[in-house]
Amino acid sequence: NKHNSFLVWFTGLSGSGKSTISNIVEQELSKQGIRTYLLDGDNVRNGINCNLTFSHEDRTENIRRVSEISKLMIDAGILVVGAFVSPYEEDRENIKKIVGEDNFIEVFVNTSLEECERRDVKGLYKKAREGEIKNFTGISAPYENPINPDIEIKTENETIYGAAKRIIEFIKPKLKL
Ligand code: GGZ
Repeated sequence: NKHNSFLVWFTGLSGSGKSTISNIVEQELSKQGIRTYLLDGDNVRNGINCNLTFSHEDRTENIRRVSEISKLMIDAGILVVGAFVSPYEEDRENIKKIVGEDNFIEVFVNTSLEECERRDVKGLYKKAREGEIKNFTGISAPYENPINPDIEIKTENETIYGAAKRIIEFIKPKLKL
């Protein structure tokens, strides 16, 4: 029951749908017998990275640590799914250097800022507009679009299940040893 292991990386704005789609992808692959693990802000920023802020420097360190953890998990034979805003191109390039280019699949969840702000599921955009949250991606901190992602998701034009299915179909052939 052996399979290839690598890192499937979701990048996009807060509220873009990264967490929802990455969760579906991870659970579905797990159901199919793939050994998976999901790394996201919830289990990383509350634990190992609880000392990090949202400054540029700390985001870089957040992503660097997640990359090193992913590398260890890949060595252990786990298909790692990562879902982080990861707004800087340089930081995403660095993930590739750490885990190896062949072990990195980039999924750009390209939901527009307008749509994320309209949804404002957690009320964070409102707080950012009011200056209550500083360095908020899309409002007071930059988001650099991926240049050449492996997969681009437009949640305004496709369902989260359709998107998840498309990602799984891309991943599955690469899992064969
Ligand atoms: C962006 C922030 C910020 C700021 C808190 N900027 O929608 P969420 O809530 O659950 O996802 C966002 C999450 C981003 O954490 P990441 O570790 O993915 O960011 S990065 O990759 O840039 O290090 C949001 C919440 O944390 N959040 N403050 N200022 N998102």
